[in-house]
Order: sequence, then C-alpha cells, then structure tokens
Amino acid sequence: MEGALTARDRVGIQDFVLLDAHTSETAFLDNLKKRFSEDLIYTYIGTLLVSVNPYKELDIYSKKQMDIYMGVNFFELPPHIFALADNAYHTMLAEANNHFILISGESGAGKTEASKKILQYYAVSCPSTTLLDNVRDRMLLSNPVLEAFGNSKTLKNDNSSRFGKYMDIQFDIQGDAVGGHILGYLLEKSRVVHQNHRERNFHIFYQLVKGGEEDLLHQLGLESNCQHYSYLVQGECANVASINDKNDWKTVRNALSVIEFDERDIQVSCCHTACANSFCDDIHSIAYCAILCPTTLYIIFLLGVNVQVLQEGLTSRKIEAKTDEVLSPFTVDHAIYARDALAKAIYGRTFTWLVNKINDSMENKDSSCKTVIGLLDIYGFEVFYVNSFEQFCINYCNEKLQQLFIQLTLKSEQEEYEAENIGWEPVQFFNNKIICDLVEEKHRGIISVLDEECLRPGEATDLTFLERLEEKLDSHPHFVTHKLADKKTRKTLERGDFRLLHYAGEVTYCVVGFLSKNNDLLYRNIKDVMRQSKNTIVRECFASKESDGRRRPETVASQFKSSLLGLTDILMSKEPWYVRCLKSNESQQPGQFDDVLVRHQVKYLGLMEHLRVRRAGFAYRCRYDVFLQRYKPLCPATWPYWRGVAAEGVEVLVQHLGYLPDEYKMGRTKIFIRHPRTLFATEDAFEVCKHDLASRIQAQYKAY
Ligand code: AD9
Ligand code: MG
Repeated sequence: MEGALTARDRVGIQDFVLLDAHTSETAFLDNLKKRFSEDLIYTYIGTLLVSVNPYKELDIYSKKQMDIYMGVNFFELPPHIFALADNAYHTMLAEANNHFILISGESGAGKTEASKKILQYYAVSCPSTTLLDNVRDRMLLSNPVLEAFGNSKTLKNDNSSRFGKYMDIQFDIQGDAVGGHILGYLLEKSRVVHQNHRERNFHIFYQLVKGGEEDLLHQLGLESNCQHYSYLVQGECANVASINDKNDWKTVRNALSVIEFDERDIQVSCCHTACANSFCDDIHSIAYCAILCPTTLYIIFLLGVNVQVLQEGLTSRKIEAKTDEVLSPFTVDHAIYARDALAKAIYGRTFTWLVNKINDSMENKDSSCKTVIGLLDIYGFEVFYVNSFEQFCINYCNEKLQQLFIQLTLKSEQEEYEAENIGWEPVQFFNNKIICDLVEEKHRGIISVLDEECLRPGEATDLTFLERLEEKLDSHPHFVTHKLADKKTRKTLERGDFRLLHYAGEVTYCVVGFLSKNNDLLYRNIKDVMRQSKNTIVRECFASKESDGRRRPETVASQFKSSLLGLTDILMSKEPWYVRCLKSNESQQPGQFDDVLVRHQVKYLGLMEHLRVRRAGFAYRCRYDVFLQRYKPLCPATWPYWRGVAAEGVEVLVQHLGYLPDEYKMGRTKIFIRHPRTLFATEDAFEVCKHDLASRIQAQYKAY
C-alpha cells in the first residue's frame, strides 16, 4: 500500500477524475507537472485525453507499444493517444456507428503530431490484407505531402499547419481500414507572397530549391539557392535547425510517387510551386511594368499559356472604348497586386488539386465502407505581435470548435444521464457562443460588415470597415477599438486596430488588408488566360463555376464560414472523442513546463469545467461487465466467476465493498459512482489484492 502511494506521489494521478473532489486549478496543474517531469505527457479526464507537448522524442510510439494498447480497456493501462484511438475504433466496431476525434489546442501544442500518431495506429494495427496495404500507405504518405505544401515555420511553431484538415478514415465491416478522404480548409495563401520576420514560406519551396534534382531544377528554370528568391528569404530564416529540407524533399518525392502521382503530376506540382515563387521576384525591378524577366517568361511557358497575353494581363487593364479596346498600363503597385494575386491563385489552386489527387488515390474502390473515424487537425489559436485577416479566420475557427466542444460535452453528458435514467444537474460554463455570434451573425457580425464593405469598391477602405464595425458593435462586451475603449485600454490600441476578447485571450487585429484579402480578386483577364492554357491541369485548376463573371464570387470569410458550418454538421452526426493539447512552453524547448502558460490553457480550454461536469452528478461511470471483470477479485461471491447478469454481480460486489446508497446509482447499462474517493478506495483495494492475486489464482488452480 505504501509503495503504491509513493508511486502515485511521484507520477501523479492518471485520471483527473480520481483526484480529490474539490480539485483546485493548482492541484490540477501540479498533477500535470508531476507527470510531465516523468515524461508522462498524457492524462485523462474520464475519456478525454490531455496531452502536454514534451518537445522531445519519447519512446512510446513503437509498434510494440501499439500492440500493448490494442483491444485493452481504456483505464487498464497508462493514458496514451493509442488508448484513445483504440477505444474509438472498438466502440465504432461494437456500435457500428461513426466517430470523430477532435484534436484542439493552440499553435504548437501538438495537434498535428497527435493526429499523425492516431493515423499510424490505425494504419499499422488494424487488420490488414495486401490489397489494402496500398491504401494505408497512401493514407500515411498523404501527410508529408500535405505538410510540405500546407505547413510552414511561424514564430509559434517550426511546423505550423497553415490549413485545416479533416480526414475520414473509412473502415469495412471487419474493421479493415479501406480508404480515406480529406477535406481541406482555408489555406493561408498570403504566405506565398509575404512572410513576417523569422517566418518562412511553405516548406515545399525550400525543399524543392534545396533538394530538387538537378534535372528537375533545370527543367523548371530554378536555381538551387534560396538566396536567389527574395520571397524565400524575406523572413531571414531560410535555414531552420529543426528542419532538414533536403531530406524532406526525398520523403515528399517518394510519397508523391506512392500516391500515384506520375512524373507529369510531380512536374506539374513543382512547376506551379516554381511559378508562384518566381513571379514574386519579378516585376519589382520593372519601372513601368512593360517586361518580365526571362526566368518568369520561361515559367509562364511551362504554364502553357500565351506569354504575351499574360504579360499584358499582369501589367495593364483592357478598357473598352466605343469601337475598340485600349490597354491602360498599371501603376507599379497595381502590377504588384496582380502578380501576387496570380501567384497566390496558382499556389492555392494547386493545393486544392493536390488534395483531390490524394483523395482519388485513397479512394476505397474495392470494399464497402461501413463506418468512419474522422480526424480533425486544424490550425491552433494564435496571437502574434501583429495579427491580420489570417489570424482572424484561424481564431474564429478555434472559437467554433470550442463551441462545438461545449455543446457536445454538455449534450452527451445530458443524454447519457437521460438514457441511463439518472438525474442530472447542469454545470455553468463560459459559453463562447457570444463570440461566435459576434463574428458570424447576419447583418451585425464582423464577417457580414466586412462583406458589405467589400461590395462598395472604390468607396470602402479598411478604415471605413472599422468605422462600420464601431457603429454596429458599439457596446459589445467582446469588441473594443481605440474609439470605443476606456482611457486605460485606449493606450494599448492603435487607431486602425480592433480587439476581440476571444475565449482563449485578447487578440488585437490590424485592419490593414482585410478588404483585399477578403475579396481575393484575381483579374478576370488573367483568369481567362489561365483557362486557355495548353496544360490540362492548369485549365482544371482555373476552371470554375463563376466563370462568366456575372455572379460575384463568395468572399473568403463567407466561404470559410460556410465550410465551418458544413464541418460542424459533419461532426455533430458522429460520436466525439477529445484530445486537448497543451503547449508546455513558448520556446519549443524540452523539459520546460511554464506554469503560467499551462494554467492559462487549462483555463480557457475549460478543462476544470469539464472535470466538474464529469463529476457534477457522478464522477465515474463504467459498464457493468467491465466493472465486474476488473473488481471481481474483491468479493468472494463474484470471484472467480459470476454466473448471473453482470448488473446483479456488480450490485453484490459493491454491497460487499460497503458502498453507501448515496454513493452510487445503477443505470441501465452502467454503474455511476458519485465521488472519486469511492472508486479510489476500490482501486486501492484492488492494488493490494493484485499482489495477493497470483497466490489466489494458484490456490484456485490447485483446488481444481
Ligand atoms: V499548429 O496549430 O499547426 O501551429 P500543432 O499542430 O498543435 O500546431 P505540432 O503537432 O506541429 O503542433 O507540434 C509542434 C512540435 O512540437 C512538433 O513539430 C514536435 O517537435 C513537437 N511535438 C508535438 N507533439 C509531440 C509529441 N507527442 N512528442 C514529441 C512533439 N514531440
Ligand atoms: Mg498543426
């Protein structure tokens, strides 16, 4: 007994539900910290998994570890991402329904790593046939490809996701992983043409330039030196210690061929990347935008479009006169806008094409898909020194997911008590719906106001947008600007800023660029040129429903809002599992546990409230058969077998253990235990009994 306590003192408690009933935030943090210092990065709150980023490789993800967790009950082994993956999988099989795993946390907290571990678990440990091995390989290898094109180094994370990813892993009736499908969400295209100091462009640019084979670079007219491309060195960190671009290129190249990209496809993806890159370096030096440099001309040639027409499109506008069309030359700024818009469009559309290609290759062609497990890994909440439209979209997305988490945790809890005929008392949460509404409400919400301003070209500016916001959101408790702020807060705001009080903290957004980023206009004549390309993939990328230009394309924010609504519907129709990732420190260092930083995340992620909800009525619940199986050695009437109904066996067992009537409730399929200490005492008794168990089993054996 003493030994068990010592171990618990050292490594903490593996399920917060088992901590004292009135757990304070400090005790919660102490437990996390204690475990973190022992490299135990995972802790449960019931079936929710809390993960603290260790920023170092831990030897806990091997095939051997996967085998240990396979098919084992959740609480029988130390908490692990594999345990959660395995339980989702087995529940899906047993209940024949769809599930999803929501991985959340701020930028750099470990979401992408967690999602990769889960995918690996399914790909490696689910039953397999040779036929399906191909699909699995492709599912696994879709990761390095999408990361190359969609991730980048930011100030928060050297491998930061700059797009949202939802992936369905499809299983057949036997539980074989038979296919996959990815939905991509809003790629941060602006990164192609602009990166902040100490940030990089997307990884693929560096991989290609540093690692690309001589032939390939020659074909693409690229130099093998990043310094030749100002848009790769703008942030002054083309080389990053934690990243090996050359090796990563090899992985990506290999992955592309496994995902059925033929040489032409690979060339096209690289060519489009090269185009996006090379454009950027041009025009700059061109005083009046009349000519493009030879590299760019060559790249345009690769795009299969008419060089002269594109050149015209990038440097001038056609004006229809009475009988004729005349070309009106752009100013330099205007030409730079046109060039950047094209570079972003090429990259963004190539990314979508890539996701579609990957989906084709992971498509389940041979077996029937019975159920799915969805994996959601999006960009985490982020706050920089200067925050723009991109952070606004990313943080809005995180608000939506937090809202979903709140809805589902309350909902599932209520439903479970109801289904089991157990009474339930709601617990108070901070409900961030008010912030979601602030952003997305019709007419009054920030996106609506922004869209309205985008409808007044020539008149509206980023500043008139801000003024409109101030008119409409005058007294909103989560919105503040220089004009609306009190004296003290005003000092912290510039005139072109607005500040949102997000669930995860305050973020000050600078309005500059909001209108043009939301419009994301590519001039029609440039689009037309691309659509007439000789290259079928370029044509495919630029083909679009709004081709006649009569209907105004949806703005970026509105599109994003609709896609998030769609995502919410997808998720709401499935059974949830949660991984809440916490960032241990801001400097991405191993072994550092920043108390203030972690406490803040514990707060805003609502972990304490979640714990309270788990405990509000009954802290702990367990299916009768599982409970009986674990604790039956504690009662002579249930050991070694209970031959009757499991629920009755549990009743006999808990009577024997001396549970008081108020301490537990018998539901339809589960026992509900009110206080953790009750289970705690049972666990302690079980620990003691375990030592004795071997000799008891031996005695039993002898008796037979
Ligand atoms: V962002 O919102 O995309 O900017 P993520 O996805 O939450 O962010 P990511 O998974 O990329 O963060 O983790 C950041 C880095 O932390 C990784 O590149 C690893 O170096 C490190 N990390 C995260 N999780 C683990 C882990 N389980 N073991 C070891 C980890 N290192
Ligand atoms: Mg990520």
